[in-house]
Amino acid sequence: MNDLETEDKTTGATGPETLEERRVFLTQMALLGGALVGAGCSPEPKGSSKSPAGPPPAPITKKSHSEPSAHVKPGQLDDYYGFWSGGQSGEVRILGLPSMRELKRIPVFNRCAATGWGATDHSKELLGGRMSGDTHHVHLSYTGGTYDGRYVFVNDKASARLARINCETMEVDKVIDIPNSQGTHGIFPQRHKTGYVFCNAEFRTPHVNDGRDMTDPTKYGAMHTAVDGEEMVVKWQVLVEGNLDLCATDYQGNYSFATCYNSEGGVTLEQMMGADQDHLYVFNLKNCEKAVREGKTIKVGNSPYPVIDARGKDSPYVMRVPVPKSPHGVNVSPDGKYAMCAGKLSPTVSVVQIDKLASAFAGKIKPRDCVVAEPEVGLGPLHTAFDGRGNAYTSIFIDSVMTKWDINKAIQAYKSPDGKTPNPVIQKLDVHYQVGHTNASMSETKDADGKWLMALCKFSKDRFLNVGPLHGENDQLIDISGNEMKLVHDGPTFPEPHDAVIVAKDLIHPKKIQPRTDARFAMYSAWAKEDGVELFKDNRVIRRPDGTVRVYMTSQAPNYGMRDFKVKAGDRVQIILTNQDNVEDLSHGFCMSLHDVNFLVNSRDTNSMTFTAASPGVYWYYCPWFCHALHLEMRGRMIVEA
Ligand code: RUQ
Ligand code: CUA
Repeated sequence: MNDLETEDKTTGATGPETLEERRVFLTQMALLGGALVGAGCSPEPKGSSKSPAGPPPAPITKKSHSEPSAHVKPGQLDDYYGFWSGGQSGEVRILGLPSMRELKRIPVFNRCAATGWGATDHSKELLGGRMSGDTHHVHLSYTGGTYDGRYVFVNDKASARLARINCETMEVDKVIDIPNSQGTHGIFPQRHKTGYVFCNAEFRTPHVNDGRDMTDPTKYGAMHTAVDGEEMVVKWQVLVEGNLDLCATDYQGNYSFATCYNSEGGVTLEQMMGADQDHLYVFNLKNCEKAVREGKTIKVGNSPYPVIDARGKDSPYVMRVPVPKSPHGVNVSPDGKYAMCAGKLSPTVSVVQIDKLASAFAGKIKPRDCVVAEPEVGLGPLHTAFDGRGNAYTSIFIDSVMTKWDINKAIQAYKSPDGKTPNPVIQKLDVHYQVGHTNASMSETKDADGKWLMALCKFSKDRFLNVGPLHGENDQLIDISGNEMKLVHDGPTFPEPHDAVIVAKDLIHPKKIQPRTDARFAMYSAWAKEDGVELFKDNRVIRRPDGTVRVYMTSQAPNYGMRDFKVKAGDRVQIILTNQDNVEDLSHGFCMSLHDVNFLVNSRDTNSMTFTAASPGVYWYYCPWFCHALHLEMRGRMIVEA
């Protein structure tokens, strides 16, 4: 056997030939790999009205709409901003939709060589020296049920952090640690105003996690944390026994939600999959705030924040709505009426009617009575999006499909379980492959507009040219403006987007020139004041009492304000560069040869980096951003003396 044949075997290229065969093959692989065979065939959830196969989907009526085109001609602008999490890349990306053109990468929890993020003085302080992160969920700040265009919030699952991006500059302005937490996963801001941002801890740990209770998982718990989204400070936490996965909020400011897939309290896969029922946790915010006001809280470890201990059973603070087997996504419909819990290991979506929750909290009905539908949508439902016309779109991981279903029909079918009501499932569309998150244009707002749907596929397999063992993911764009979902574009992405939100372009207004309002500029103003320097004018070398050499420099295409400067070998050198250019898109930067120093300075921006001057000699610094016909000449010398 030659090398080529071996390679073909390992890539599966000698396997299935036709698209249809490949789908079957991939589904089998997913079933094997995920050990979900049994899960998919789990016993009927209580109250489910249909046989596992279900009646066939209703025929699709011929569409008569004019199709929106995904093609955006050169020079034309997109209709939507897409905010993508970058997963283990630690970043957030901005795409234009429907073109799917990548417009920007915003470094968040990662080290970005292009911009210097993670190594510049201020970003280093924000990140506390940590150079990696795992962004899953991006959500924008809201006012009155829709995006207010001010902030983007994003989680870091790896280090339990929440970051905020300022939409004026599309740069991170705050990063905070979520205390007593591991695996900060689902996050969601409140929607009636920019109030709290809730953060779910997915991993249960001992509380306090200081060496006690390590071998007794029954004592583990997880935190639901309320962060003030304006101030970016933790306000309070709720401690529960189950792990917390995805997060959502209502439109009124009464509740926040968390799916819990491990009511068993297990620490192994088998244990976590044991129970047939898990929960949607519903947090009653008014009651939680009251408890905090009245001091009915505890402190955990050294953390100063009040914690409501709500472990064990239902209370005024938390109610557990039973839903089948390991739910994952929870998404609230644009009319604010329903929270959809995707079953993951159950082929169903549980529809929780939000205005029934108050009665359940009051003990008038059972928590499970809040479930008003449980349509069967396919094997491995994960997340749900909406078109604002009464339809839901659920991503189905194992089947690799998007299932479109009618919310009202699902509710009718649940009420009359004789099967006489029409099947709520309208269409299943193949996606490629193993779709995780989904979202639709403005889907998480009251203004869901039903134009575009994203299927964020975890595998791309054969959809793109082979680029080696690490494949791209495949973010697929689907036209949902008509009766029928239509796949219109394959969007390869670098690992690994988890979630995306699609925002009408009119809601976002970034500045083209640096407004100098973030905390970074307060820091530079303070430094300049200490040193008696004017940032926009002076080019000076200041030796500080602690020995640090601050080099204040300006830039204006194609010159630096300083042709050379002198330091001593081993000096701690801080380059503080201010870009005087007041022209859109005229970025400069600063790269010091052989010193691992390289950072970006946009128009009217100031940025800085600190390094140790190497052994005596001449070192050229230069502008790495192509800024002028004489860009290559934009350089100078650092003279390092013995
Ligand atoms: S999770 S594939 Cu990290 Cu958003 Cu559902
Ligand atoms: Cu400035 Cu190139």
